[in-house]
Amino acid sequence: MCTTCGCGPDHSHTHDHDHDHDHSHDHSHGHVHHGGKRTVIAIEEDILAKNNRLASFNRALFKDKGIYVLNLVSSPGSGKTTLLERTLRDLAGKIRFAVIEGDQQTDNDAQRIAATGVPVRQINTGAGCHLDAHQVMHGTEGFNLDELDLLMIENVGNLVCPASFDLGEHHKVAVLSVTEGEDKPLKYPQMFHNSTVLLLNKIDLLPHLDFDLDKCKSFARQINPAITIFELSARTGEGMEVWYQWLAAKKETCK
Ligand SMILES: Nc1nc2c(ncn2[C@@H]2O[C@H](COP(=O)(O)OP(=O)(O)O)[C@@H](O)[C@H]2O)c(=O)[nH]1
Ligand SMILES: [Mg+2]
Repeated sequence: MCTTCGCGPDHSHTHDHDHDHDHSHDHSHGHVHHGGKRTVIAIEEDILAKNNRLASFNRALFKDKGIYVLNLVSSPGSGKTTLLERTLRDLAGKIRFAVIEGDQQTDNDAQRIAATGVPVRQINTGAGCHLDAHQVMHGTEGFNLDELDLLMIENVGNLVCPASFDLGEHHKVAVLSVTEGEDKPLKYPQMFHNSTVLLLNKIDLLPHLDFDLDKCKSFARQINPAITIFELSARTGEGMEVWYQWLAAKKETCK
């Protein structure tokens, strides 16, 4: 049994990790009231409470190791992996990265990241629609945490569920491509409310679309007045420099 999170042998990952941590466990499972709405609410609260405990553990580990952690969230196809590939290549030698890739199936994205030379772990969530703190805890096991500046987590493509799950990251970074329509911050407010940064990607396609950039930014700020917005293209590299400056500045806050 894993001594950190109490997960049993039925889990798909191995438990031979050797990081030493003292993590108290609360195995209470709340009150489940059978038959009806209260059952659902109780189970949901229990899942989130357990996740939050493990996220706190991750946060403490990242703090101890001086690692800055970002959780990239978006719908499928907004360009998260492309953005990561370019970022990792452009900042090679300046920032020491590792990547955790979350997808329901395949290790396609992990292979794309591995080609950049950056350490990467793929987590397949199967039927799951988001990464949770437990998966990230075990996802970090293969990395040399003493030689890392920035851990990038690419969450499962989904604008809903990943908003509710704290992974122990410093910030959620929402990626929205201009092909998705400017109203998405209003339709999926929790995601944009919980994100510190919004990367508006694929601006190279703007001449072909009727996407209203100002309207989108104003919708995002309506939901989250403090959100930092960068407009960029992971394809052409336009606008990426400001994002890199933001990353470099954040990295320093951990050292
Ligand atoms: N035109 C354009 N296409 C992009 C850009 N970023 C990503 N793409 C394309 O969008 C598709 C999905 O990208 P991917 O990185 O796999 O998205 P993910 O599912 O969010 O990881 C791919 O065909 C990419 O080549 C961009 O800035 N401009
Ligand atoms: Mg991807």
